Amino acid sequence: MTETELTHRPIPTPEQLSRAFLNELIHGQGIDLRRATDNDKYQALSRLTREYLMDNWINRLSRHIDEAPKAVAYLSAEYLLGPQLDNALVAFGLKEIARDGLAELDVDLDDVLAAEPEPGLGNGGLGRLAACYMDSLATMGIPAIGYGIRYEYGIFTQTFVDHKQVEVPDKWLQNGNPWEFAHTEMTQMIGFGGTVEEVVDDAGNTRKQWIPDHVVNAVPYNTLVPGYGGAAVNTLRLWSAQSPDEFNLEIFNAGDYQKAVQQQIDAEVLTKVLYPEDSTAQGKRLRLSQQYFFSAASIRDLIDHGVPANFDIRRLPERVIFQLNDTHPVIAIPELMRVLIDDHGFDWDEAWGITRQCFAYTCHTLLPEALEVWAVDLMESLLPRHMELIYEINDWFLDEVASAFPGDHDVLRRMSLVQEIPFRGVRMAHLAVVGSSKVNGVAELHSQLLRDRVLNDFSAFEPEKFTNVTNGITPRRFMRIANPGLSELITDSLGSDEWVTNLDLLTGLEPFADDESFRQQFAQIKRANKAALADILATRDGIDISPDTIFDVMVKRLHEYKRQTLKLLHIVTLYRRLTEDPSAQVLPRTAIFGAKAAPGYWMAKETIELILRVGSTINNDPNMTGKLAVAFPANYNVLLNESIVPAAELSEQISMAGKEASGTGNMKFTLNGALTIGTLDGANVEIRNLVGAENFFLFGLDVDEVTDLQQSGYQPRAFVDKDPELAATIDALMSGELTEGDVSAAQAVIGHLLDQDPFMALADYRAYVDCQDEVEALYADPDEWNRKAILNVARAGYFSSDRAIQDYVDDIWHTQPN
Ligand code: 26Q
Repeated sequence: MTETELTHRPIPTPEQLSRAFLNELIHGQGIDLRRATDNDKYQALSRLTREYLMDNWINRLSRHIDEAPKAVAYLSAEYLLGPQLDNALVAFGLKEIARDGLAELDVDLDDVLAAEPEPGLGNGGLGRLAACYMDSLATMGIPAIGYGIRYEYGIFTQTFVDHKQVEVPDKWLQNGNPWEFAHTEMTQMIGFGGTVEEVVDDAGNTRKQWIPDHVVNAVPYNTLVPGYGGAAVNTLRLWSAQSPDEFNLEIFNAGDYQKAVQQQIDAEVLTKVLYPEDSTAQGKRLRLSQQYFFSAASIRDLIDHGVPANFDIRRLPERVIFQLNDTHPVIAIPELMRVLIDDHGFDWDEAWGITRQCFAYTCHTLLPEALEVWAVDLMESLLPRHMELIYEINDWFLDEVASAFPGDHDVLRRMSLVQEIPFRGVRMAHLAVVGSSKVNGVAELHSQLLRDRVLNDFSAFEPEKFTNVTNGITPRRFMRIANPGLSELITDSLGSDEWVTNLDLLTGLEPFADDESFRQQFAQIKRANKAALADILATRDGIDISPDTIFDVMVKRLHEYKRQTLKLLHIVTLYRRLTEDPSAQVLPRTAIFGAKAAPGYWMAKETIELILRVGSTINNDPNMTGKLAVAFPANYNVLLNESIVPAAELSEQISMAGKEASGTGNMKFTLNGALTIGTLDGANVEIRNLVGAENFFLFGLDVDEVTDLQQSGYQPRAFVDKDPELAATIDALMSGELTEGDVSAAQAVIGHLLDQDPFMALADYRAYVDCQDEVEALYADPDEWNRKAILNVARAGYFSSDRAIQDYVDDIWHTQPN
């Protein structure tokens, strides 16, 4: 047998698969079918499936080494991958074969799939975006490697106890992870702390040398990322921290066991847990250590293993572009400078010339409190050499600025990489912009606001550096896998499944919007997806919902700017209308929430509690039965998202204008045929432009109106005073009638709205509620509703992550498929 035969195995028949599955169970897992748990079966089927991934991975790897194209190295602290097995089966066309093969053994594939703990190595949008981009890069055959952190504990598992969020650790690795391979031989040693010394090299030059005071080993774990159709399999390389010494034998032998293992514990804590914060950047030492740990390991890995031996490192920009997913990996910029200058002997100017071409930076926020600033003290103690280099970069940069804007001292203060107030700190976004060849926002509006506001000085200084790449989502996971019913209808109608890798083809569905029989099939699929979600919530959460109501969905991280509270005000408005007039004609509605709150974000947790308490009152009120219900399943994650998105009819995208950088949930709902109620924020603007204003429920202040209202002195109470329904809604919440008589339950959340309302929920309330009334009117006409929903699907092709990746290739990376 040749290697080529080994790595080009044919697709099995169901019989062959079931045989191979039994073999894996017995010889791989060491158990027979009768006693095997779902986890055993999951492990066996995964190992079987990954053999196909390994084949393509090996084949492609050797091509890379031979042909040496320019590659993308995506640097991200988060990858919110979601379940792997289902995705791999679909990518290789094995899912139905596996279903049939397992059925022969009386094993249900869905039970096996359900045994997988999803890798939740991310908080929300930013982490999920990285996962979608890995999918597109592989599917499109673009040479790429993703670098990140192998957190032992991913995003916490959310439970509700007495209507409060309680976090439980996410032990996703407990049963072993069949999708990863450790490569200890590619370990990198990462230093921390210590001092910088001057040494004289062989040529007699004085050089700087960093002498760290401790070292942590970075062990890479390769996770295979299959492209759809099995064409290419890319690598996601996640770093795990390991102590360089098992434990200190000397101390151990002297009898101090505790001390002997302490060193090991201290090192390995580095990659223990994902920080569950997604918008406030706190200056924590461990967080900076994580960032440096994975950034430095990745840069050095690329130099050690990503270019041929004897490669002239001056040509690095021809071989690699490091894409920085927000500021979390920005410390990679001074790290590359350090490697070039201290380890390779380059002079400063040449090193800086190379470095600046090797990076590109994506910004994901507009919130000032989310911009990372690291205290200079912390930086000096943890990374003394990097702090020196940052000062040097700053000196060089401020010289450039000074010659561009002579005499303008204020601009120097504003653009400096180092801030003085409120504390001395390194502004990571500034470092990212200065050290990158390109800077992009994640939606048109966001990129414009970056240019006009957040990074205005920088875009005036280097306008050509700034660009936009609107986010995208992978149609494989968020349509083909999540919504098989609609996928099949689309394939039948278009006569091919090419849309899965060329989502623009969905425009071919437009004529079907006027086709009565297509509309009916579309409606039946939506109805079946709603029934499926109802079943899942019944078993998963003991929540009862009726598919005879409209599914009105708001799923995303809990944050004030996203305005879950505005949605709650609407729910209470409907509740009041129904209580005042029990015969009132309202559309039967189920409001579905999914949201995790950062554990330290008090207001967010109060909001969850309030929604749960009000929800439970409404759900237990017999007068509301069949009319109004609130469902808030715990632990919203990728898997649950895949059931919610296909079942949704109304998508809530109601952030205050100018706060949501893009949003990607909004795209998933559009693609799956929900109509959106939303503000002119983030990618909503582009969604509305593409699907047509008449097919989108727009409400609320736009960015300029928000600014005007802020400048004229926003008084939230004025909006209550002039709107009796809003006043009554707030009274109802404050009276305790919706919170089991507890009059203080709503105080924190609603009191804050009345006093400050920084995200102007009260200002947008009337427009929102009136817009919801329009939703009701349209829903009463199913033909019109479905026609608009179909047009949303047909016009959503632009939001494919394949298009986004193509934009990165054309505008930023200049790479070729391989
Ligand atoms: C930073 C420092 C310390 C601890 C945590 C963090 C941290 C971690 C995660 C800060 C931010 C995040 C995540 C941000 C995020 O998810 N942003 C979202 O990115 C999406 C993809 O571009 C956009 O669609 C969303 O609009 C944006 O909110």
